[in-house]
Amino acid sequence: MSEAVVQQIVNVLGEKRTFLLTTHIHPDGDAIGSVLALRAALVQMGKACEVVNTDGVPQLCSFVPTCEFILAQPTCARADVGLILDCSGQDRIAAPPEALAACDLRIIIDHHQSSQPNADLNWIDPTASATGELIYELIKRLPVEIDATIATCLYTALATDTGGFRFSNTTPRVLRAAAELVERGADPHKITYHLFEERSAKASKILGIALSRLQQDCGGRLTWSVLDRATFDALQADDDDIENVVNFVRNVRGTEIGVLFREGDDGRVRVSLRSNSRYDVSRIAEEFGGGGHRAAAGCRLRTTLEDAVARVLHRARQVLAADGPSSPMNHQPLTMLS
Ligand SMILES: [Mn+2]
Repeated sequence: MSEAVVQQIVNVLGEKRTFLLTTHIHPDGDAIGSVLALRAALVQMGKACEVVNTDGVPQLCSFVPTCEFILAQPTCARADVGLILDCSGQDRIAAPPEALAACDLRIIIDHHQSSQPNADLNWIDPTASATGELIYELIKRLPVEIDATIATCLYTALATDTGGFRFSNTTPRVLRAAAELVERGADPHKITYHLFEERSAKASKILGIALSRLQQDCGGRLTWSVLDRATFDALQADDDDIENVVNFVRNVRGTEIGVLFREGDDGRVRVSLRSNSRYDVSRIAEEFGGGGHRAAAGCRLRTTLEDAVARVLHRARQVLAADGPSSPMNHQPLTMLS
């Protein structure tokens, strides 16, 4: 099935002239890398392209070549084809609905299990580790040379969704693609440094404070930290600065569930949950109106910091108690986060 749709997409990209490319809101490296790689390929083919993301480019992706071509709003009246990449739901598309509706044809390319195939052409492959892997396979079929720009964009996409080729979705298929991208000019050290190692001074200070406040329960199987409003105000920090902090909480040896509580300025408490084992933290998040994946989930509670901590930890303790202590044999590798 996918072979037929891929061929149809190749035909459309060859025949049509103008393209509107978009992805999901709050874009990550897979989203940004995928749209920019496909844009570069279409430009090589002499096509007119516009890349739109209403949320712009996150600081984390500001090193990706050609990211200056991502616009907050379309400037063209209409395009022949609308391409929606790495976006699992209609309500997460980072382009004005009327701009996509004005296209003759809409195409979805995605790797999320939950992706809804509601475009004219839908290539959804949950066995792909990243949307960038599908874009790589698509570009291989186009009359396009994979240059250093395309290679860097695609490597950024693959590295993002595999956690730097560490998660359980790191397959021979994605490593072979990555190997070719390095041959074509992607710099693994530079890209990995920007994505996973470089932090702002503020983010580093917040991380230090969060780790200095670690607390544990259930014999070390439950680990959490709390960041209050006063801490944020003192550092003039924002949500970008606590990206990844919860992963450090989860990574404490022996932890099965890691939680980070962050007091917002909107009367709500943002709760990030991570699981290191067989426990499904999306079920805890859903009970409080949130959601996510098995190993990574989140929710927001409209209450005080103390009450949010008490309620979420109560549920986490129940979840851990229901199964009793687990042996290390029960641990499963990290799963894909996005
Ligand atoms: Mn993705």
